[in-house]
Amino acid sequence: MRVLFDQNPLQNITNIDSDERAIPLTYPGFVPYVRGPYPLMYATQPWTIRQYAGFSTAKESNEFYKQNLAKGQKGLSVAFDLPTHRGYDSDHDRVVGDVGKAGVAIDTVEDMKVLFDEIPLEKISVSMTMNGAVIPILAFFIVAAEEQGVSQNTLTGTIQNDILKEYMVRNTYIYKPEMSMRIIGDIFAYCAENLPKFNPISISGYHMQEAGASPELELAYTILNGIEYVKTGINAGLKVDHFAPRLSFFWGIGMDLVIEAAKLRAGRLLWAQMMKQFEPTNKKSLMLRAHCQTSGWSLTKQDPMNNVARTTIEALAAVLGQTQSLHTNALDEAIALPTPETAAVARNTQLILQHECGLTNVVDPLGGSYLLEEKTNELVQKALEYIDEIEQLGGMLKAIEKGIPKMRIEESAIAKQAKIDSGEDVIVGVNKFQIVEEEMDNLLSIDANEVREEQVNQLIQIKQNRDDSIVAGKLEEITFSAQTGKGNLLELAIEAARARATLGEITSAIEKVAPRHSAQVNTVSGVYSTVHNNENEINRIQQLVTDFSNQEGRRPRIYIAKIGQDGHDRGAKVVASAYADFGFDVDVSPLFQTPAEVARAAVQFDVHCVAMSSLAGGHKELLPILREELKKLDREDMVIIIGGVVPERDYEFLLSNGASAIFGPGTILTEAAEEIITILSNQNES
Ligand code: DCA
Repeated sequence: MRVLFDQNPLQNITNIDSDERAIPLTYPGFVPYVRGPYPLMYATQPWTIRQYAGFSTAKESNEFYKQNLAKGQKGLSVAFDLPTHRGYDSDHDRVVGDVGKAGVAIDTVEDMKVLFDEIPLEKISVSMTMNGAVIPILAFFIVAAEEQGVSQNTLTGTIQNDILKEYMVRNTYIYKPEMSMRIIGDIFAYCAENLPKFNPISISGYHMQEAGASPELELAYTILNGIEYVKTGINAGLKVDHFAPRLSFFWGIGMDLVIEAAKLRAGRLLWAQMMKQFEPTNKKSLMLRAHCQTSGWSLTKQDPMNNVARTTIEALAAVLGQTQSLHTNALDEAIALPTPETAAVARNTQLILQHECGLTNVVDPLGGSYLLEEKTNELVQKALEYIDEIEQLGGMLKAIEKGIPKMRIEESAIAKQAKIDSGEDVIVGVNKFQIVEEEMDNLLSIDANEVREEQVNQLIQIKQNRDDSIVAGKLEEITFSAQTGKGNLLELAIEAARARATLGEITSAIEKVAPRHSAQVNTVSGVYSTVHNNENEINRIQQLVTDFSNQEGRRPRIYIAKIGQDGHDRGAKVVASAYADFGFDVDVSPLFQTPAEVARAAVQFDVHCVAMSSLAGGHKELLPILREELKKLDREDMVIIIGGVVPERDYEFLLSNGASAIFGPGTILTEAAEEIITILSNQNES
């Protein structure tokens, strides 16, 4: 089969031999793997059904995993709660409202043992989405397996461990880039030596796509991050073939079926060619293997049954793109964690694709389609332009320091929102074909205070039963290694985990010499109003803002605040940018604020309104605290609005506890801005 390329897509990539520049006849399982990494693909072995899940306590998550494995799921994928991601034990005072909310709380190896109780770790591969507290979590996993009688060299699975995209979009980092990259080098070295069947990284474009990146941005930046990691492994003293075959990837899959299938092929092609600069001799070093997840962002709160159709189309795109592993989202994930029923529909979507559609009998069923080959070519070309831009800046690390990738992704997200708000891009049930429908009433709810109490009690017990002097010694060794660069941090953390050191203690042992990273907050301006194709509507909102300013003597001032440990800031950044274009004075808080810090800043800036962003389900715990903190500063009159992922069943509680308005997923920003101005004007009149 001939792959059609009008023009050679690889001409800009350096270090490619001239005879490699022509796109060869390609077959699955052969370099450059455009059509899939394995020769017979799903005909030999279908993709792994790997549903990402985890909530509240280890015990509850364990039950859930066992049920899923019994019903056809093949691999596990652990979602951790935000305090765990950020290296805080559940008893830390910065994490009230976050414990057990967006994933499972893990404080010590004892929690990890409960998480995998009765799950044979020598047979089931486990993926762990962890990037910040990656050292203690991997150490706990290894020790939990060891105490289950499973040796390290039989462990299979993947740890996400992709810190670069955290600085770009997801923000669940702990340390600054230098220490983070040292940690990655140590993990590569330790795994290459001791866990040969384990993938020590999952280089992730998914979060970029969720943050608003176009497919070509996702492709370019993911591949470039991968190249940085290869350099990190080589700098850690490893030979490329020693670790590159175990590098794995992770793509987000949106609604454009052919483009998304083409993206997976373009990714494999780009990786195979870019890797040649390191002169590997093992062909597996050129092979891009990927997990995919259907897009959470594409799911709608409105008319949620439609989400089953959306997820099915996205899953099909991933399969046609020849993914190795797949997560399908549940229909209620736009507003809550899935219930057992909605999780079952999501899993069964994959079982149907594997068993009822004939897709696993054929190798690369779409290969040769004119449209698919053309789109693959187009994506490669566009991605190469972004790759060039970053290379001209001196590579990805330098570009991240300058904030370029983050800015490009935010521009793309804002432009997308403007197209949706103006009706140019249609989302069925949201900006067209709306129906009035009651929200689903059986959403999963987690009481963070209850989970926190349980975790705190366990921590007390574990600390009582361990030998503190041994723990202190192990932690000192970690600090010494972090300071001097001597030794392997993962190896030392494994010893500390055996002695029952906690996640927070291991994190702090490194933090003593490598302080936490704090990102600079920048916002993009001018994109929303330029892309929005209804000039009259923009002018109308701008006029309302001007009227308010004339009456008030100053423009409406709003403080967009991220409270708690959730680092997803797509919504906050898009809203900030649009409101600024309307004429508001907009301040955006740093990430990870406590309610007290937000109250102090809001009073200091003398804003009219605090807009609290809630994506991790902590709103019911955090709003009353924020209100109390404003009261302490004599500003209980300050308007509070809430934006983000808030189930309707919480609206009454929030509105009677100080919120003046709630803006959920699918909010049209011009309408929200108008409502805020009305609220502020009414308040001034009363
Ligand atoms: N022909 C021959 N061998 C095959 C075939 C085939 N068609 N399909 C799979 N295999 C083999 C692989 O070579 C591999 O064996 P190895 O480990 O000895 O090399 C084994 O079967 C497993 O296949 P693989 O493609 O590695 O699939 P998974 O174990 O599901 O791993 C991967 C997928 C993307 C590499 C991994 O990083 C992963 O699971 N990521 C998930 C990340 C995640 O869940 N993130 C959460 C958001």
